[in-house]
Amino acid sequence: MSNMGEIGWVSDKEGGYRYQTTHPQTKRSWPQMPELLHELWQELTKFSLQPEACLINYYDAKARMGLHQDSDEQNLQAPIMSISLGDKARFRLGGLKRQDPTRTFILSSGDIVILEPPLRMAYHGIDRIVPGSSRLLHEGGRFNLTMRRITSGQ
Ligand SMILES: O=C(O)CCC(=O)C(=O)O
Ligand SMILES: [Mn+2]
Repeated sequence: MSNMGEIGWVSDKEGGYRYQTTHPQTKRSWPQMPELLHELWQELTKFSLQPEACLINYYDAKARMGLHQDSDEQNLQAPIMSISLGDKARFRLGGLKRQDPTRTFILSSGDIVILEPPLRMAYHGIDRIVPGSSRLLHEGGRFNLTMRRITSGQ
């Protein structure tokens, strides 16, 4: 739904899904990621490069995300770190092939998932959220912050 950081993940009818440094409508840069998120990334992933993108997604009571791989980043060695806030969600994690068996985990508010090699390219998705399972957000639902390193460079 929105982004923080140097690079954002966007989509529109004209261009499809892509990474870009500006908001497609306002043409403005994305707001910076709070320092706290950089510190969390450093502490938990120990990865040598900083994240460049933080995708902000909101899930209402009916939202889901189908099984997919995150494969549009140049740097496939960099971990992906995602933070759950608000209602619980059923997260599905598979293997490197779509047909591989999957398992599910309940993600609660404050939980963090890190996908890193050898599971960096694992299929994953959100089956559903559990409406009303957290009081964090006044309007209910779930926010997910997904942090990624896109480029390989310094
Ligand atoms: O909402 C989640 O926990 C997963 C999000 C995700 O996989 C993505 O945005 O690519
Ligand atoms: Mn994903």
